[in-house]
Amino acid sequence: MTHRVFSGIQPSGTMTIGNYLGAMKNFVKLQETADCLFCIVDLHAITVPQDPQALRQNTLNLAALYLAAGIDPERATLFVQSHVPAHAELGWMLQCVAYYGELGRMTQFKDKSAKKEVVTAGLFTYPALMAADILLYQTTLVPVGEDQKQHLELTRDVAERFNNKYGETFTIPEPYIPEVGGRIMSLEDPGKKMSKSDESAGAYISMLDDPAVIRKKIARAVTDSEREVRYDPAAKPAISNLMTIYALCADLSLEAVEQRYAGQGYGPFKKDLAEVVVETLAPIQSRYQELTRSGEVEVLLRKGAERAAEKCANTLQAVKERFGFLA
Ligand code: ATP
Ligand code: LTN
Repeated sequence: MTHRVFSGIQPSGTMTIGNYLGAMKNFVKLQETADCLFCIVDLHAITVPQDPQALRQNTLNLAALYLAAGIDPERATLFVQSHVPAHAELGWMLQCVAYYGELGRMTQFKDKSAKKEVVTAGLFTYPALMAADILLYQTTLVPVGEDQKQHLELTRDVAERFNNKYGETFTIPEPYIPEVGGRIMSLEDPGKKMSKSDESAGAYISMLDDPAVIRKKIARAVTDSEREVRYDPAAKPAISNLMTIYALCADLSLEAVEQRYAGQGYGPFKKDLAEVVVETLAPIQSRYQELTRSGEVEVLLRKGAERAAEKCANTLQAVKERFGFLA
């Protein structure tokens, strides 16, 4: 069976190496064998305040990054969520299937609403829109980072609930979470996930950081006590996180990284890690610069949206009929 793959990334700032290693790198791999849709989820981004000019720019930049990282628009459908109205339509309908109680248990909502003066209703119902994104396309596989696991479970529950009540309509999707790299941690606090919206730029490596900045951030990254380069996430969370980044960028196993630095201490390891990260990002950054100059990104996105709209029309129609909406 060919998988139908769907995933989305928010245009809420420049992607980090965590987004890349946890999610996008797998998108590029999956497009070889599966029928893939990749979405820039701008409707999700506005659940928290966004400056309009910045949102427009971030949307285009993220599209260019997808392409620069290797998404082939001939193979995969790359599009912007707000260009396909079916997402907002089904999103509303699934808000009427999801329960208030289950949405309130989402840890992302709890984290993002904590200590905020105002919390929009959209931030609360966010997972219903995410479920719509996925279910519209009869998706079988959803490549995401570890933090999205709970949202995927909710998506499955909502789909099953709808199917039980109205008859088989939605395919039940499976998450695809990498064992290594599913949760890249902050460089400043290995107890916290690396996030592009972290207030401190030293916590993350942006996909567009230049080599000097990458070297500086890695040199300053926190490490653990002792000097040994050993993979042990419980006892040595900081160095284990850096080893994960190394292993994924250099395409090595964690054991191989451990062996390479046996008896050498943190210094040489960190120095090499910076070079491995720089080498991983350099070709992506140069393609990104070409693409942003070319002006072809917007054209590709419009074509992607047309293709996506065609692919989801039948499912949206079926859901409307099942609810009892007049044709
Ligand atoms: P923010 O951190 O700004 O709230 P985000 O980066 O979590 O946003 P997205 O940009 O939508 O949100 O995430 C895109 C993809 O990257 C998702 O699949 C998400 O699970 C994954 N991802 C995000 N952070 C990490 C991380 N630190 N490690 C691995 N994967 C991650
Ligand atoms: N919620 C995700 C982004 C997202 C997504 C999706 C991921 C929106 N819709 C559909 C996979 C499938 C996030 O915050 N990272």
